[in-house]
Amino acid sequence: MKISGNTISGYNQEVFKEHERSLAYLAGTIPNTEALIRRLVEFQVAIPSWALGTGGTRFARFSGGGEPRNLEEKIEDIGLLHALNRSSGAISLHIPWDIPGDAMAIKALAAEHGLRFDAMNSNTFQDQPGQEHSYKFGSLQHVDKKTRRQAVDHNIEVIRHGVELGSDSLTVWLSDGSCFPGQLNFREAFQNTLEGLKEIYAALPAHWKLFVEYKAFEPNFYSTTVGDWGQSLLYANKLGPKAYTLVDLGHHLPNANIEQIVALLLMEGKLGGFHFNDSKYGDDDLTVGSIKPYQLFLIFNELVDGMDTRGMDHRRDLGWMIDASHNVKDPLEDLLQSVEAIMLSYAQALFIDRKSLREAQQGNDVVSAQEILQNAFRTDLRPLVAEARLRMGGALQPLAVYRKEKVRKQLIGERGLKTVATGL
Ligand SMILES: [Mn+2]
Repeated sequence: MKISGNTISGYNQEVFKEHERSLAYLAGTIPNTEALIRRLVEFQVAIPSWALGTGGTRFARFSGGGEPRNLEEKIEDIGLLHALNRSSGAISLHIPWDIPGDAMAIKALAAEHGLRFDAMNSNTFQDQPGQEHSYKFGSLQHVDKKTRRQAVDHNIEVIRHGVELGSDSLTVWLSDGSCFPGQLNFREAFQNTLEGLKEIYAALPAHWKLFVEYKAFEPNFYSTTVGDWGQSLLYANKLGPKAYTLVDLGHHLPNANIEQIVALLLMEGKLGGFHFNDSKYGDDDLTVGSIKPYQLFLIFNELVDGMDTRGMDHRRDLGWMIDASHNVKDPLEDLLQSVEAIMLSYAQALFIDRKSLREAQQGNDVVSAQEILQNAFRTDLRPLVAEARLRMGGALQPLAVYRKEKVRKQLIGERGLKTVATGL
């Protein structure tokens, strides 16, 4: 299904006066609203193909109905999101869950919805039907060379699919590690993984990037071979200028200072991409900004400051993506909330009075530094985010339109109640 521009502007009319009032108030209160809106208009967040269906846990999965049954329907769902918020103009694919049958047709369909292909994702964390060598004891780290070869070849195949679709980056997340002390020789596992990554790196087209994603634990519970940002940075530095670290918010140990990690990776020119989600305990994959919105703001503060210091383009120079799983919410509603949280945090970070913050830091004025940050965090900038959407033809209130149009009911009507998205 599609939601037309006319339908959206009809709903916008209903709430336009109210929006105009709150926007005018904000414009009269804070400086440079116009510049902020322009930055928001340009900013896009990629949606992963696996976030469109109901995720499960190792205990159960409760399907919500009307889930996309194939890649075409996943693109259609992201098209719906993008029509509503105009900030979800990219899709991140997972191979082998989303192998395009006809790449040209898939590319054309995505373009029809205004979508481009963001980073490609490989999968060596599960065995596929008919696969010769098992990944039970790892992929690139594996003690058996044939298993390592198979994992390298798979990643090169993912690059090939990405080239056909016009993607320009590969994200490698490895579940490799060990569950028990003594199971693994750490140095050998590292070296094997490095050798494999080198071969994958060598297969990258000239303009491509390789993102090395890290994660502290799970599915392995004693050691992970790319377990933290230091290990990822080691790999990225050894691989070369096209290799970067990717930060997934959920992949840290509790209370890790992610904003500091981001600042240092940016300083080193080695931050490549971002996976947004939120968590209370571990890799919970909850809605962005639902648990720790202040942390998200502090991360964006470092992102904006670090990127500006290096003269980086906010839109293009980092890969921005959501990586979440939806167990109880309608996935599309969850994604609308997530994108809104990202846009709001980005707006707040742009709004920080950097000159005053710098002065406070230089003068060891801890109180003022906190006041400056919290002033930006506590100023309600939602009208600016809504105005950016409005200017691009999106909805002032995306979630309300989604509900009023009964999108999920329509999708269930089209696709059925008992559908399962590929890969879930
Ligand atoms: Mn991730």
